[in-house]
Amino acid sequence: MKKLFFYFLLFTFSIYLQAQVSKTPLPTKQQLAWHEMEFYFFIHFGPNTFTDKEWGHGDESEDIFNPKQLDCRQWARIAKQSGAKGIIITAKHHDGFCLWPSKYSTHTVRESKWKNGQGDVLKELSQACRDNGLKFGVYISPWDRNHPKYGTAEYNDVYVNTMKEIFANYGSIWELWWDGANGEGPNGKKQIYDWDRFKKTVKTISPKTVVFSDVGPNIRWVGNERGIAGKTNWNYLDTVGFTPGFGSPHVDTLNQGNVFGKAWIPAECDVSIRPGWFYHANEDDKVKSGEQLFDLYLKSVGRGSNLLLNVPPDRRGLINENDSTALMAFKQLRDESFSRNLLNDAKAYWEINEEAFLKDSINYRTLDKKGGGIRNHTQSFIVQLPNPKQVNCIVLREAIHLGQSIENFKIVFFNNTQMVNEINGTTIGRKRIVTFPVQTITSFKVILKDRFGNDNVSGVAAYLLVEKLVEK
Ligand code: FUL
Repeated sequence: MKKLFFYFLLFTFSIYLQAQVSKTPLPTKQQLAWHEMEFYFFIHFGPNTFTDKEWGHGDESEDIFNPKQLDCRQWARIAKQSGAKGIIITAKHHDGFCLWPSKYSTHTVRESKWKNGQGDVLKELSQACRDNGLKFGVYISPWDRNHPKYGTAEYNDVYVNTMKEIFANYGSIWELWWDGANGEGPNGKKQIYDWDRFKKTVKTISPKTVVFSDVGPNIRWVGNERGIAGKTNWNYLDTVGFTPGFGSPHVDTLNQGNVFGKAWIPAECDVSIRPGWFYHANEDDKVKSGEQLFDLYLKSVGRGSNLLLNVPPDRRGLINENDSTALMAFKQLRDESFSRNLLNDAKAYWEINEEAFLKDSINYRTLDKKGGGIRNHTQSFIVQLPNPKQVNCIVLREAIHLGQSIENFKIVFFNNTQMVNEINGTTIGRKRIVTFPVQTITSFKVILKDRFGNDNVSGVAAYLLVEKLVEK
């Protein structure tokens, strides 16, 4: 009888434990692959490049678009050399000018002087991306200040056809970018966008494409154009009742996500290497330096997000020398900083039973062990170095294919028995890079509070960065 009661208790407890493991949303295969992209280029290019505007009116003469030395292979080469993994281009910005000879517009490269109307930027760039192993994405602005149908129901057909045309002709489109701007068109009317139809169209004709907008469906805006993700950054978001643009959630919500959000919609940090999105010669001396870009990397990729860095080609149709110099410096700083994980010969133990778990820097712990699966529990591990080392950067990772679960973390540093520093943070996500004033340490302890019981901390690494790179 006693035995029966014991089994009953055990059974009830295991049901209780299972109920505690929450069913958090999970990333799709395409979203997981997107997370691995980390850093890629945004290209703003079009009539604005030649008129020095940021938002063209849509009535600019096509002839002004004439980049005499346009070379998309140069863009792709520079992207590749700087470690970017893809390029997203403004196929059409708000002025409605199409960088390809679209059947659905009369305001395109075909009507311009460039290559006597025979050119096609999307064709050249998609090819250059393929040749360099880069992903190719397109920004197709729904707002169109040129199209005569804008502001009428028919424009939604035009927009759908435009998307279909691009998806059919330029190879696989990795990311589609929908900005939320919705102003007036040439007839003074605003468009009511049929977002549901737009979404369905992409899902049907190109199901592997990840779609960005303020609120997804796959990738969300980070809530600012400075390239900075929230220190707390959940990959979850609630989108019911929201739409891109004016109907989107508060920018703070976009910045940090919703801890209990019902969908996996990670944030993407878009920012320009220059003050403007389009090229302006008078900003040649305002290009962000390698160090500034590194700082943005810490604040985007280092907070579990991706960095979409805008590098606008100039009037020649080339990436300017000042930009490429800064990009190479940025690459070098990343390489120098993260090439030597100081934990390669360290040992790590879960505190609870001293089981060694760290065999390499990206080893990860699976769900079943040591109380895993319980919501709101705390777990901790200790990393022991074979000899004292100077450290000013720790990288933590979560195995996000299991969801996102760590709500906060604490890192306590020791030099022998003496505690020398303590750092507190919140979410981890795919990657969390923490920097701090340099310390000599012999060990450190990481305490993790797990919100959903997914128990998926997946890796830890330590580095010594040049002091000036420590996050401001
Ligand atoms: C915004 C646009 O209005 C800006 O011109 C720029 O393209 C930026 C990336 O997105 O919605």
